[in-house]
Amino acid sequence: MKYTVLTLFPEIIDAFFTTSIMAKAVSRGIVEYRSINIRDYAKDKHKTCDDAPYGGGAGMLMLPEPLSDALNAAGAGLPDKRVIYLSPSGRLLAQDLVKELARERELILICGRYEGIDQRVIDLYVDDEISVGDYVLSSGETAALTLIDASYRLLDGVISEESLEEESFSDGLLEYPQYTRPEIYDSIEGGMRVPEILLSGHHENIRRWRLKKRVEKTFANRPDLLHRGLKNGLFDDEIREIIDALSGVTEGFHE
Ligand code: 9D3
Repeated sequence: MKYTVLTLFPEIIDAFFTTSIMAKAVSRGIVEYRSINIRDYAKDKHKTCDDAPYGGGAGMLMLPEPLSDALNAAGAGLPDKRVIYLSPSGRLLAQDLVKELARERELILICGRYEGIDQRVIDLYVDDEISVGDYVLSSGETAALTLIDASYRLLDGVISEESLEEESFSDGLLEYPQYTRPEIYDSIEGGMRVPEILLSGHHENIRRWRLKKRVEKTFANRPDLLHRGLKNGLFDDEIREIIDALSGVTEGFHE
């Protein structure tokens, strides 16, 4: 997979590609990376890349010409290159879309600054507008890094088959709580113990305890996942019984 990133701040993106697991994926040839500084395509001696919006309104927009010249330099429009604009008005990034993107040959990512980009550049070049969540970022760079991070780890050879396999078993519940040594963590008066059941060696009890914790956690943090799982018949009798016991105290959960 090749990632070509168009940005006014390539240092932000470069840092990710030269660090840790990603640096290894690049050196093994699994990932290729090119950053393009949009400012290199500015037309005037001040290297201007923004101007006020027609029709009025707060803030500035990125000028279309430096951006389209940068897109042309990236080969936007050639086959096997998918152009993505990271935008708060895009469709939401979720794992299904990440999987689809990870199957592409090259992603050309546009990171917006200011209030965004000229609609004509979107109309002419952009295949997908993607948002990473319902909150406001200051610019598109961290969103691009989120998309890159989520997708490159699915490429063959980046992380162990084992870890990916575990992920594919993901069954609509959040994770159970995890503990490592020491058995008594001395951070407070009296210490904090690891739950006794995990030291018992009783595998069936541990399995049931973990499942119950997962359902409780999902109920508290992501009730939408429980509703979806129930609707789609994802849960077996054991899970449904735990949910029933919990939602017995929460009127209206099963509606
Ligand atoms: C005044 C209206 N704002 C739109 C909600 C303007 C605006 C806010 C934030 C314009 C640009 C930005 C910068 N954000 C991104 O570039 C961005 C983003 C985000 O803010 N949230 C979630 N996903 C993304 S992807 C790119």
